[in-house]
This record gives sequence, C-alpha cells and structure tokens, in this order.
Amino acid sequence: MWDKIITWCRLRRDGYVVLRQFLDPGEVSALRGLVLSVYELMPDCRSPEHLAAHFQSWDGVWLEELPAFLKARDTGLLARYDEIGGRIAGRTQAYFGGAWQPYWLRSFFRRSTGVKLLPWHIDADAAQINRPQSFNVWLPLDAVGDGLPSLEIVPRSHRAMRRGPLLAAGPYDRDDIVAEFGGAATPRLSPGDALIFDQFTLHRTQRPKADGYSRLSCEFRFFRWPWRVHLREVLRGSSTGRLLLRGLRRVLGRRIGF
Ligand SMILES: O=C(O)CCC(=O)C(=O)O
Repeated sequence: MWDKIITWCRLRRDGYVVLRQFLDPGEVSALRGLVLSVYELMPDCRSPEHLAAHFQSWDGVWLEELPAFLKARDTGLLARYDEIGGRIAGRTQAYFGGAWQPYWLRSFFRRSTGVKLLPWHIDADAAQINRPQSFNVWLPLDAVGDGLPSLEIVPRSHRAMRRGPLLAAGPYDRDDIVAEFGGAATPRLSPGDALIFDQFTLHRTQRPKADGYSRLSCEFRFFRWPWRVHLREVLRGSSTGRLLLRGLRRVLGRRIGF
C-alpha cells in the first residue's frame, strides 16, 4: 500500500513519476507484438476516416477508433488489443484508484522517426484534454534515454502551468521558461517501464543524437472527474443510490452541489 501512496505523492509533487517494470516481460512482448501487427495493417486503413488521416499525417494510431477498424479487419487482433488495453487500465487503476478512467479518445500508439520532434508543450492544450484532471501513461517499447530519445520532463512545472492560460504548444518552447523551473529531467527507460505525467507538466521529445531513428511508444491517457461528479455517477448507477440521491437533494437542496 505504501508504495502506491508514495507513487501518488510523487506524481502530485513532481508532476511525473517513473514506475519501473510497470508491465512484465510477457506483457511487453504482447503489447509490442500487437502494436507491430497494427502497424502492418494501418497502410490499408481507409475508415474510420479520422484514424486513417492521422496515420497518414503523423504515423499515429488513435485508440478510440482502433477497435472499429480491427473489428472489420482482424477480430483476433481486436481480442489481443482488448486484453492488453484492459490490463494497462487495470494496472493504472491499481496504482492510482478506480476513479481514473481510460481516456481512449486521447490515447494512441506512436512510431516516431525523428521527422517531427515535439517541442516543449503541455498535454492540457496540445492534446486537447478538456478534462480537469488527467495524466499520461507513456510506455516506450524500445529502450530510450541513451540511444533513442526519451521524453524530457520539467519537474514541478505542472502547478504553475495549471495556473496559466492554455496556449498553443509554440509559446512554451523557450529554454528560459524551462530554466526558471530549474531545468529538465530525462528518464532512461526500458520497455515495460512507465513514465507517468500530469497533463500540465512541460515536456518534449529528447533531442536525438542522430537522425533517422525509429522508436515505438504508447500513450494511454487517463482522466477522472472531480469527486462530486464521480459520486453522483456512482449513486446514479444503482436503485439504492438513486433513492439516496433523491433524499439528499430533498434535504440539502442546492447545497448538495450536483
Ligand atoms: O513521443 C514523443 O517524443 C513525444 C510525445 C509527447 O510529448 C506527447 O504526445 O505529448
């Protein structure tokens, strides 16, 4: 239990946390095999249109629409996707609590070849998260940090960035802003390790030592509603809960807040 509390406190304090061996070797090879098989199919993808267009423009595979494509193409692969996706969601919830829901709409596989390096940004605006609380479970499928580029993270930038206005990614791309926060950290990660960071934490692709590399990574984003909304949804989910909710509304009126 203590390791989970410490993990949560680190994420809150630093805006990121590294979880070594978040996935075991069997899960890493299942995920890697799945991602490679999906990438083999993707050049033929014509629909859903949004999935096909994003694959064409930046080689990314949006997870929200992937099941529809796999259902039409390869149900075996769909079953593998459901299995590993469910495990990653379950593992994340085991660490951070069941209120964190997978945010498939904002999750994807990425094959990065260094053609377009992402500059300093926060996901809250660059990834259009549009939820009060969200974090990214970044899972590289290749070793990163020495040869292949990891992510550079600006520790403890998330609180200040949350207070600022949401901007397009560009204006954050200034090294003086990063220096004000005390500089960046670059985690070295092996496949199976997870880098988990808040949607307001400044980060970018580590500048690679050489052009022309290829690395695979997955970004599983999670969000949770404020506790009041969560409680309301839980209560709405059962007849006793709905009864209780009605009673609370009668007694507390507007003060109940939902
Ligand atoms: O994969 C990368 O190099 C950058 C990923 C990233 O920063 C993001 O998706 O927000």
